[in-house]
Amino acid sequence: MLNRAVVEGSALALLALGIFALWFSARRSVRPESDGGYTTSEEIRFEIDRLQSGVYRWLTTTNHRDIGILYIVFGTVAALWGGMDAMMLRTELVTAQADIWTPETYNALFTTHGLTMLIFFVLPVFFGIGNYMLPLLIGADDMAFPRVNAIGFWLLPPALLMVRMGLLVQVGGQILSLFLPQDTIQFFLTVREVSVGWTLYAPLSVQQPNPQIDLLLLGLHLSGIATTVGAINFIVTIVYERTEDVTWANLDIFSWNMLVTSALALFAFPLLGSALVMLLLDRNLGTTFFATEGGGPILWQHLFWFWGHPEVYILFLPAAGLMSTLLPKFVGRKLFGYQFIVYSTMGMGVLSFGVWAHHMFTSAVDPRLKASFMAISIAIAVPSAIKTFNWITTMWDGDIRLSAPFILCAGSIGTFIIGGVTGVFLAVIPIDVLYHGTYYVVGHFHLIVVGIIPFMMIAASYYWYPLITGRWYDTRMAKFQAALLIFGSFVTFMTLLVIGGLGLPRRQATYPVEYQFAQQIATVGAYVIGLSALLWLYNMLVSYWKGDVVQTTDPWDLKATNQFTREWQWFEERMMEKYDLEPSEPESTRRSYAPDMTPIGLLGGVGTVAENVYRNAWMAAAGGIVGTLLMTGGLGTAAYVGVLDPASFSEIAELVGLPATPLIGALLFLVGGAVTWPLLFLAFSDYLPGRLLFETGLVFATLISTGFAIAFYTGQQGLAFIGYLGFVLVAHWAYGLGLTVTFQYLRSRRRNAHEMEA
Ligand code: HEM
Ligand SMILES: [Cu+2]
Repeated sequence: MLNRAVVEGSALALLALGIFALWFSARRSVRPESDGGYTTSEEIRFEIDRLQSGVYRWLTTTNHRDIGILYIVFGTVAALWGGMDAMMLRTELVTAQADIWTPETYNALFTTHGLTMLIFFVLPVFFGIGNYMLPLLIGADDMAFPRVNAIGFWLLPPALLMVRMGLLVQVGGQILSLFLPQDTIQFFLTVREVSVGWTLYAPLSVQQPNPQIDLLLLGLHLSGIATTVGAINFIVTIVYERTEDVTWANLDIFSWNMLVTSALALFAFPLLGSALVMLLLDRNLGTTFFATEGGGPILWQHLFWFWGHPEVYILFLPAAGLMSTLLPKFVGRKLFGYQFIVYSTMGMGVLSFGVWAHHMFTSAVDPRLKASFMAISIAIAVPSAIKTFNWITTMWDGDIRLSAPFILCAGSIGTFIIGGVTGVFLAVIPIDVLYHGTYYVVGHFHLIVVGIIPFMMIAASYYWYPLITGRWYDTRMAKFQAALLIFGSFVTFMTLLVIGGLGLPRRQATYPVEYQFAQQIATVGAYVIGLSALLWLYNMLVSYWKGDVVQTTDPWDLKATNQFTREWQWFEERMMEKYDLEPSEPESTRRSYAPDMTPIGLLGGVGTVAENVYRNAWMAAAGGIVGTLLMTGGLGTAAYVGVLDPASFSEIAELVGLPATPLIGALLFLVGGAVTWPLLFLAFSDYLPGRLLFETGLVFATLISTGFAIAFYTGQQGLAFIGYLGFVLVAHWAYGLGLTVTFQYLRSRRRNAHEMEA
């Protein structure tokens, strides 16, 4: 059995050391010593002075950009810490027995993981981005209350330390026990990380003796104060500090989201604070708010989720705001349906206070009451869907730039759809009763909390990197990192969704052996996520010291699509002042910005589709054949390794009334695919986002494979099912690749021929 405190402590120390080593080597290579290497004492004193004034500056700053950076750095540290918990959780689950950490350690791990991620990672990072960007976006000099802003931030580090003191005390205890006898350091060995779950349900949280629970409650309370203070500052800033030409009707979408988020926080967090105090009193002064006799544990659940569900939207809305801000920049089109996005944001804000009891469908609550909560929980899917449709429509016919932020946006929309749709199922009482407490829930909310929140944070870090640092990050590494992150998240959380659907309960360190392989797949996926997080950190740090210097005032070429927003105008002015750069002029405006699309009407649209098919049918046929050849490889392998049951093809044959043999079925399947798929693809090519390129092929192959997977689902169970889904995806990717490459090739040949004639 490994010792958690030692493992986690040393891993974090190693990470810190690694960062220091990076910094050190970067400084060396940037500033070589002129005299061949010897550092004089004068130079050392100079360095120390510099360090001192640096520390002093960061401790006392009230500038919104500095405080923004502080928040972001703090949130990143919390994310690494909470992420370390997650990696340890997944490591425990590699084997079906609890033989790496004890079940109690496992409980502590998911408790601290949840709390650290939800409280100390997400909101601080969003408050950081908000602090940095919001005044620039609305043309304010600073936040409304700069000093309050600083206080709001500086409450957070002590809060985190209080909440996570258990680990620090334990690490301290391990070190001390090397020198001192056990009984003198008893305190260090009894205080340990809290293990009652992040929802701190009474009566367990009242009864557990661990003194760390009290410290944790105080720490959470402190963080709640910090959040409230920050929220007030955002609200006042947005309401009162806008310049004259920023009206409610043209306030940018990120500020709108921060405004609604702050309003939610203002209503929700005081409630959490009160509930925490009540719990503290119950634990220490003998009150009976949540005692089974005299009070009621259900009261805790009501209070907790009345904060807890709005909190979910407090975390989600800023991410949605980033999506609405970034996506248009990378598809060269204005955000579709600005007003609807604003209204849906407000709608989610209001509704989110009316759904808390869907977390209590399996608790003793009056069934009639539950039914009304079910209705509102399903209703909240409407504003979520509005957002999704607007994002997809924004991409439609756009000119997609396949940069890392765009990859993350596209991945986010995908995971959000899966996470949201699975959430709607959970909102239906009979289904929740079945899946509550299984990995299905874990899969659902992680597809959202991982699939959109960190994705959008990272996308934003890439997008604004040139603005904040004046340098470029390594764009190739970033694309790779983005793809890795999406891949890892899909592997991990889709697997959890599946094993939860099969009924595996969550929050348990042990599980039946037949789930072991699936759990290992999920763990590998989680390590991939961890690796991509480290890659991101490496890229951010090293580029900060050594990245290419930005040479233009419009690094993303936003002027070309008329999206050179206020924060970039601020950047332009600064670059002109500091480096005498000329304001950059766009070379051309892109097609998608000035679409010569006369409204075609319903019939007109059909006409275009028919024309396209007619003109390009032979091309489609060629593409279809190449695609089919490639796909046969994927499906053949799947049948060969046994995840796809070839007999299932006979069902297709049966469907159209032919003899039910697998061979005829497979032939039908391939012929059908080779004809329908490429024709559809071509017919709608004018309407598809992006041109017929590699990435469009993959995007649509992904979409279509989902449909095929459902349509031809052939009754596999367990792991064979996961394998089946994997191969369907791979096969269709091969297909999409084949199609687009062929299309591209044929098209370029035809174009060349035309040019020869001309
Ligand atoms: C917006 C981002 C979302 C986040 C961050 C999120 C997060 C969470 C979390 C943390 C839980 C776990 C509660 C526990 O520990 O037992 C949960 C459960 C749940 N979520 Fe979500 N969720 C989101 C969206 C949605 C949506 C859109 C719906 C439905 C329309 C939904 C419905 C539910 C339900 C009904 C449960 C209760 C499951 C159970 O207790 O069995 N969620 N969610
Ligand atoms: Cu909820």
